[in-house]
Amino acid sequence: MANCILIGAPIDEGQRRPGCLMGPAAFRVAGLAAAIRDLGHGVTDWGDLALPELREATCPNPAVHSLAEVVGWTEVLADKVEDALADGGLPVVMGGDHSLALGSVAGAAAHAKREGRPLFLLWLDAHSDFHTPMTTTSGNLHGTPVAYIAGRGDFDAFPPFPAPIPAGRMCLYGIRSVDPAEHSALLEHDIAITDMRVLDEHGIVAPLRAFLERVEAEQGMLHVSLDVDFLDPSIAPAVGTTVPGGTTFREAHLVMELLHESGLVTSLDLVELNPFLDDRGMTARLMVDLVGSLMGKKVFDRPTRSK
Ligand code: NNH
Ligand code: MN
Ligand code: MN
Ligand code: MN
Repeated sequence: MANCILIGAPIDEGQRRPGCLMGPAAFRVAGLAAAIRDLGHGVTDWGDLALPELREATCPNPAVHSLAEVVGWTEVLADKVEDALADGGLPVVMGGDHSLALGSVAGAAAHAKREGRPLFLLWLDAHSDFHTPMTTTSGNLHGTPVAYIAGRGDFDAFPPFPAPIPAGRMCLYGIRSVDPAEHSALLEHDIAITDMRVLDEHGIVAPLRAFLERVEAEQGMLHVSLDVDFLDPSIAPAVGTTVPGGTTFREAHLVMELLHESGLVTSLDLVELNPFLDDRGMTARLMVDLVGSLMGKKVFDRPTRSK
């Protein structure tokens, strides 16, 4: 049984549409702690993090906004996620927009480095989030964490990433929106993209199993970053950047069920939930239900018979 540590990250600054800062509250209202506890796990809620005092931060790309805030959140989150892992916990970061992964994955990477274990990354998202602060045209830093995690340059204002994750240990899953600058950089870094075309052809199971087998073989730690827009907008409207053609209800649950069966997940982000855009809490509830599947809830529980 896991000891889940809920960490509220009310971060809005990585994009322009206000509302993600209400995410942690919505996850609590939707019953995240109870959903995990009912499955027999321990749950501790560390409350919401606060933005530390800001340092001056500048970026030559004039499009970039809220850099100092995002750097501040990155530092505090890296520290807390590392603490939670050092305590033997499974950190569940409740966002907040996806810029929080700059910090959460940095914390996981710092812990993995100290343990001498490889860290793997499963990025469940419509977007590849592979911009640097220099290549983004929207200026929204929620579009940059994968590049930071991969050790791409141009993150001068940020703390150096503890142990960049090599391309072979990353899996970008559900992708269907990639900007031109990201596209060329992804090819250059040889990062495999499991986009919706691949999932249409091979199904949702096979590519994930192949990745999980690699994590298992290397006894890796596994960070899962779940962006609401991984899901189809028809079932998850509460996100600022909807992209049609996302995963269905059952596909998403199946991903979570396979992750549970693997027993490999060591940290988790829940990001981009914008409760202001939700329809009677349906997206918040779905995200909580998905965490339930990740933590062991089954469609039909078959008792294991001993022979
Ligand atoms: N690629 C776009 C940008 O950088 C969109 C990123 N939006 C996301 N990422 N929601 O998951 O601005
Ligand atoms: Mn600490
Ligand atoms: Mn994202
Ligand atoms: Mn996205």
